[in-house]
Amino acid sequence: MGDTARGTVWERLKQGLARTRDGIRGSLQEAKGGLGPAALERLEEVLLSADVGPEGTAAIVAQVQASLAKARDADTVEAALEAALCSVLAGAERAFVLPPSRPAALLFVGVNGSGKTTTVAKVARLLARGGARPLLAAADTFRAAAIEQLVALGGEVGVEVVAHRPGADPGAVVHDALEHARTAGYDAVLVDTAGRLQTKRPLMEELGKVRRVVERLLGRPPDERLLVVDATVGQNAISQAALFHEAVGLTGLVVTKLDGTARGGAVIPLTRALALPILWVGIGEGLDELEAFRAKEFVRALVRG
Ligand SMILES: Nc1nc2c(ncn2[C@@H]2O[C@H](COP(=O)(O)OP(=O)(O)OP(=O)(O)O)[C@@H](O)[C@H]2O)c(=O)[nH]1
Ligand SMILES: [Mg+2]
Repeated sequence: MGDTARGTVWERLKQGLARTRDGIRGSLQEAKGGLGPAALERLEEVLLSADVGPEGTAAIVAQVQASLAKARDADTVEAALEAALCSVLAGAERAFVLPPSRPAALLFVGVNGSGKTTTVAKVARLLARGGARPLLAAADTFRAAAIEQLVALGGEVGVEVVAHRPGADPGAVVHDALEHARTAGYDAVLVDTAGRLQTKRPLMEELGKVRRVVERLLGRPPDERLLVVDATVGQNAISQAALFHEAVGLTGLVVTKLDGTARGGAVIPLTRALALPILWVGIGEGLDELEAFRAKEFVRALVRG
């Protein structure tokens, strides 16, 4: 990617994280006069209100404090905070690589409205731009208009959609999509699933069934089982994850709506508590507004003005 393109990504990420960053920078300004107990307390407050969570916050504050033992101006505080956040997020980054087996299968799951369908279209566009041929499977046959939504988004990104009637068996949709992908030489099948509350047992079992359909056809589970989480829900998303994990065995996270929230720090407890990497972050409704999660870049966009 050229410098110009990177510049644009950087600007978009910065813009997306503006609300979370405003809080953090406020506390950095206060720290200009030296990072005494009051300023440290303020930094702690700010991290907590950015939804970094008690455990992550304590780790970060301790690290900032340690590295500030000598110098004390705001730039150093900024650098120390950046370094602390980076080390906390270091293990959270995993670049998506299209697996070698064809077709690859990518399953997107999550609670209602988390951004699954939009993310499926965004990822399809990314893959297509990278030269791959993605196919979409409309396995949300449950919500009214979900199929039309995916078909419309598929049209926007120029990617074919396999769909059945509303109310059809999601497993059958996935089955047909995989067969079609094989015959027509598609590289990847992206499966959009119905939003479901983790408390709805039958719907969770249906996800397990979708996974088994893929296993039967491809001889392996879906290559990625991604939980799409809405950042505005913050740390509460952690409790959503357990049953999804149980149902499909998650391989990673996509964190959406980071542009609409001051709680962008929630990515820290999310990835730590779930021990899952973040593959992408959604930073807007537009179909280009998805970025690969890069810890360093993300932290810079959080901390630097
Ligand atoms: N601001 C912002 N909005 C987003 C982002 N991702 C998705 N949305 C919006 O969130 C809303 C819900 O998105 P969908 O993709 O329909 O969510 P879903 O998880 O498929 O919803 P259900 O199928 O009903 O469970 C839409 O208005 C999207 O435009 C994002 O990264 N930023
Ligand atoms: Mg949807």
